[in-house]
Amino acid sequence: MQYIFNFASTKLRIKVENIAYLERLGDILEPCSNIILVGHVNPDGDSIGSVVGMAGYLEALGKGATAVVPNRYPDFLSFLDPQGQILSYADQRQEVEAALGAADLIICMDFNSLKRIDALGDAIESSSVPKVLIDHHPQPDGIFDLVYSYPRYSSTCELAYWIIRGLLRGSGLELPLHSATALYTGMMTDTNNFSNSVLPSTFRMAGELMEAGVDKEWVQKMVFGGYSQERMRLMGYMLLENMKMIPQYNAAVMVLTKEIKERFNFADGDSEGFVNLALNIRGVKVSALFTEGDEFIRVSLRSKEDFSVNSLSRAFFNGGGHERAAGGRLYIPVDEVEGYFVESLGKFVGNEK
Ligand SMILES: [Mn+2]
Repeated sequence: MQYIFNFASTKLRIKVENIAYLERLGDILEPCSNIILVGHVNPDGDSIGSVVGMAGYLEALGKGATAVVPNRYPDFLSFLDPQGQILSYADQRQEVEAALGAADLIICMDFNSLKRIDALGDAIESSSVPKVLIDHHPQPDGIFDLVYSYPRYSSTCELAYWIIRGLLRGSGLELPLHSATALYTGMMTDTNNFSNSVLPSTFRMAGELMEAGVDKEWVQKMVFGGYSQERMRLMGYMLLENMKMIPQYNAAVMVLTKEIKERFNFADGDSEGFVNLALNIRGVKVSALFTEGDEFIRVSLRSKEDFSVNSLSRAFFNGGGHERAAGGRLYIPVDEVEGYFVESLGKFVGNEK
């Protein structure tokens, strides 16, 4: 099924696949006044950008919107939430539960399963109000009442932009500038600064948002110019001393242990983007970053060409995601991680043949 939306106001013909139920979202929103927007665990630019973008749209409609995330977002994203209105379930459990109790609609963004949002998932599951999903990860959970799941979009922010734009058409209302900026930011970070999964529609969105007043240089500065000295030194160390090449599988791996974190005074978000670095090396098709935490080892996987890290993660790393960007968890000692990765690649590549 394919729907063409002809945005008459700009004479642009934008193809939004399967957005057959745009009106249904409008209908669902109509009677609601307290809407909860939910982002994912370890929120990134796309997660915060999409909830802030949607919150602005709902406010333009005169509705109450509360954004909640399972745990705090990294500091560099605080420019999208200058008044600190986004609630973290880990730190503000009571406020989140009170907001959920008063909610008449829940919109989940940028994740496909309530398992991805830890304990917050249980709180959401037990709420009886309608639940909407807006996301670009494949294979969403069946618990949602209305699903906008489009894996071919660059980002949830891009998908949300086209949805909001469609809903705003003819309404005389406008998306507030801070929300437009948030959507731009999430699209920019999820595409790794316009390099992955970028479609003509992505550039159209960027162009329209710039015309609407989004200050692209400022966003660039806030996102890429705010690194700490420790983060840069950690990146240098990981590339020089830690990254290992696994040439037989065209792979590279980094293991960020607690010991290394301590040495570089690690703060949340400091390793953002590290997993992409090895893909810049000629011949590397798969890159992995394993990060030791208190309860498990966080797995980040990236790939190029036809290698599916979504399948690799589902088979061996208790996770999944996109074909070329996936996550997961491991519950083994950190010194066994590299061996396990090599072994998994062997089995995976063997099975593919
Ligand atoms: Mn995303």
